[in-house]
Amino acid sequence: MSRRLSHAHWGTFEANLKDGRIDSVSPFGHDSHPSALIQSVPSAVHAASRIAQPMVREGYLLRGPGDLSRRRGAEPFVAVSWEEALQLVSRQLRGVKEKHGNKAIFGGSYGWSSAGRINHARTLVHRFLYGFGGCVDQVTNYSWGAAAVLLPHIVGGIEAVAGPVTDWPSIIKNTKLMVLFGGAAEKNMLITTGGAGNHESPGWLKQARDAGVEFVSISPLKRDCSEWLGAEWLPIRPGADTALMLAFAHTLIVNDRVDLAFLDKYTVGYERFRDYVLGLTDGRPKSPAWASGLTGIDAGRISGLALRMADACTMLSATWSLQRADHGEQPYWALIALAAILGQIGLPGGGFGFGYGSINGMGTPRRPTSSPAMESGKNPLGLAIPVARMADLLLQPGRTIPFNGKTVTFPDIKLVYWAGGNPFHHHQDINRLVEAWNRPETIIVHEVWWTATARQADIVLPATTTFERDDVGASPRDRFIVAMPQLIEPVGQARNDYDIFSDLAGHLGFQQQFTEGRDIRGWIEHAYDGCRAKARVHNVELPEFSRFWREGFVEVPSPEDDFILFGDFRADPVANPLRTPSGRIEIFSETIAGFGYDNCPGHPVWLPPKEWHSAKAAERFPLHLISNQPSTRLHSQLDDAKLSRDSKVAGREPILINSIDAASRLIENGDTVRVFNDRGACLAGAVLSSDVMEGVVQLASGAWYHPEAYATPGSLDLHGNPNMLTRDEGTSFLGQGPSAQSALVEVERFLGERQAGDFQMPHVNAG
Ligand SMILES: Nc1nc2c(c(=O)[nH]1)N[C@H]1C(S)=C(S)[C@@H](COP(=O)(O)OP(=O)(O)OC[C@H]3O[C@@H](n4cnc5c(=O)[nH]c(N)nc54)[C@H](O)[C@@H]3O)O[C@H]1N2
Ligand SMILES: Nc1nc2c(c(=O)[nH]1)N[C@H]1C(S)=C(S)[C@@H](COP(=O)(O)OP(=O)(O)OC[C@H]3O[C@@H](n4cnc5c(=O)[nH]c(N)nc54)[C@H](O)[C@@H]3O)O[C@H]1N2
Ligand SMILES: [Mo]
Repeated sequence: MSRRLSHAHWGTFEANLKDGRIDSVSPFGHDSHPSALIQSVPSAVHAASRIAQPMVREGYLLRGPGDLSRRRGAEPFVAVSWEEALQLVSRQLRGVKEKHGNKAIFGGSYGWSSAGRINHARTLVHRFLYGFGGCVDQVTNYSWGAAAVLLPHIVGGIEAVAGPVTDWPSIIKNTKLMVLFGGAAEKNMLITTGGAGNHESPGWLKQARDAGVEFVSISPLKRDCSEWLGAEWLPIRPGADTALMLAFAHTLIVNDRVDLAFLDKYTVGYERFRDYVLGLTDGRPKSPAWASGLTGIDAGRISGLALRMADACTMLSATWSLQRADHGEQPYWALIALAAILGQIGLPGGGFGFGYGSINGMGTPRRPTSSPAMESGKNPLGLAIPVARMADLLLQPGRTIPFNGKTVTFPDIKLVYWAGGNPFHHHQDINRLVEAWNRPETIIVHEVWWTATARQADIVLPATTTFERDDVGASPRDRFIVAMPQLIEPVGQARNDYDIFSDLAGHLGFQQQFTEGRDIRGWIEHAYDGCRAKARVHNVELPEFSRFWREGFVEVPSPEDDFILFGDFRADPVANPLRTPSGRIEIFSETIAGFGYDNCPGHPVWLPPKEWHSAKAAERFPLHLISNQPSTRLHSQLDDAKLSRDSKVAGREPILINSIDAASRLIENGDTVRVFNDRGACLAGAVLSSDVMEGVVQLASGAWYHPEAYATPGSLDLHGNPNMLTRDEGTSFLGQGPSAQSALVEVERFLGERQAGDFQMPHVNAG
């Protein structure tokens, strides 16, 4: 047995290698809080669902592009050689380009790919397609798409959601009260984009608790905060947070607890917001009594908490999930307005910051050094859609949509190229996506496993996992840079994404431009050296490459000073204005008001979600669905692996349902249930609990979509993928972000007999 260090989005670990396989793993010695997900690595890497060799959909091979006499996914595949596969891909790309131009190629390819930064599939598919003349791309993200568009208008940048936010040492030393909308679930903190050598976030939270910081968790789920944090739990109806924030503001206004000096010096537009909160503009004061009916929270508790905020140094935070909802811009804007009224923005331990509980490393003190990365270059086509409008793009060529004050016209897509993402995990309303996915002539996918995205492609190219090739991993939210030497030989005929694209670029005549003469090892060294040079600018001396590679990791030292979000602006707003039109925090934005969007006017407002407990749809679908991040996986990655498999209820994803809601439906623990609405249905395994508030069910995202029959539109999903049920509509015309959290469903006992379905490969015919 030999041991080697490796690295993934869920952390650094030591791999124990035996007979050419990853036999087991052990935690990395510097990780204070290793993620249990590392235990899923061996079973994932050696899963039966690995794609063994290049495959082509039978009808595509026999009858050519565009033949959809049988729907994608419903046909067997034919195994082909790498050479045949690459010839076919190059021919299709060249053909589409000649006939329709690059604007007929959709290459956004959203997805997390691997923690390895060089063989990062999404960056590589961009680099490749940009080199080929460009493609239709995707902008913003599924994580905080609405915030990415809103925040620059309000506070001049995205730092408040992407980081750096005020760091934990500042909170530990100064904060008395930390209010967490959406909680701070430990499961989320064990994941970092690009991986982490040390999962610091849980430890920082513990230190804050020990320092006496009081925590309030406002969330439909009790388990959004660990027991040990001792947080006060305020259950809230999903989607009602804006109403609650407005009521906090109302309490502060009517009790004269408004920091007028701060508002005057650092903000614009307070008066218009105040008049709205007081009901002067619409006759409806946003009082605690008003909010109580919407949120389900007692009015006295609302006003009491508002006054507590004004009495002490308070940090306000909301998870990213709050803005992944209908009108998802509003809770973020309202929270900023509330923080402005409290007047603590830019002070140590005060103000606001989003996502402390969303991902590891938010608030981890870190020097502003960069991480090694592959370069994608620029898209010569300059065309992109808001990320989550992907099904609209495929379904509605020629349609124009409003987006952040501009309009986007959807081109007619003939070819889709995806590498490093799983749209049949991440996109809302899967039945609608299936229709959209059956429109283009050609779909090319690089995948490691037979995900539903791979199963519904025309040409499937098997990719290595990050453990089967050299790479380097790092994240701007962690202090480690980790060498990722190849651990094992590629499984089956899998190849590295970099090598696949490099060969394709060769077929298409731009290999030198794609590789710049470097192989993978050359790129790793080049990227590391670039990052080393930039570190020097910040007085950080990193070891030279050969030493880094030999030792396996470097730890960048912590900064000396605490970072405070908007600290410079607070200290001198004239010398350090925000990058907003006024240079200040915009509680009212003339720019946004000028866009004239009813679904996102000029200041924060309460707009009930379209699917909401008092909406018409609630008569038939009375339960609110929370589809949050899974504790046993990273999105859909590792679903076919130990931890996730062990967590299933009779092979299906567990759904958390309040015992009272279960009783009225005669549902018992462990029952298979059908979760449904007008958009679709899936099966899941019932888990009864008082951790979820009444009227709400929780089904984590990431179970592999497994329809009963790919051939049948609207087929039942057997595994429990919540995106069978979610709405595919933008948050508003401003952000056009995904709004997965606003969905109503009904749940019933399932009396039919259905196997859970496995993770195995589709039928393959010999070539
Ligand atoms: N209902 C609902 N839906 C959601 C969310 C939600 O909260 N609720 N959350 C959203 C959010 S925030 C996100 S970020 C998205 C995540 O959506 P994705 O990022 O698309 O999800 P992943 O499962 O991480 O997909 C990565 C895919 O890349 C593949 N892969 C991994 N390594 C490699 C590699 O080296 N090469 C290649 N070619 N492929 C590789 C994996 O097998 C996997 O299929 O989901 C979104 N969807
Ligand atoms: N283990 C694990 N961790 C992950 C990931 C993963 O796949 N697995 N994915 C990572 C990624 S890509 C991202 S973007 C982040 C996402 O980070 P988040 O968006 O913060 O994560 P979620 O788990 O979707 O949501 C957190 C909690 O918000 C609560 N919530 C949902 N809707 C509402 C609401 O309307 N009001 C209130 N008050 N609370 C609400 C839910 O109870 C939920 O558990 O997570 C990251 N961390
Ligand atoms: Mo995300």
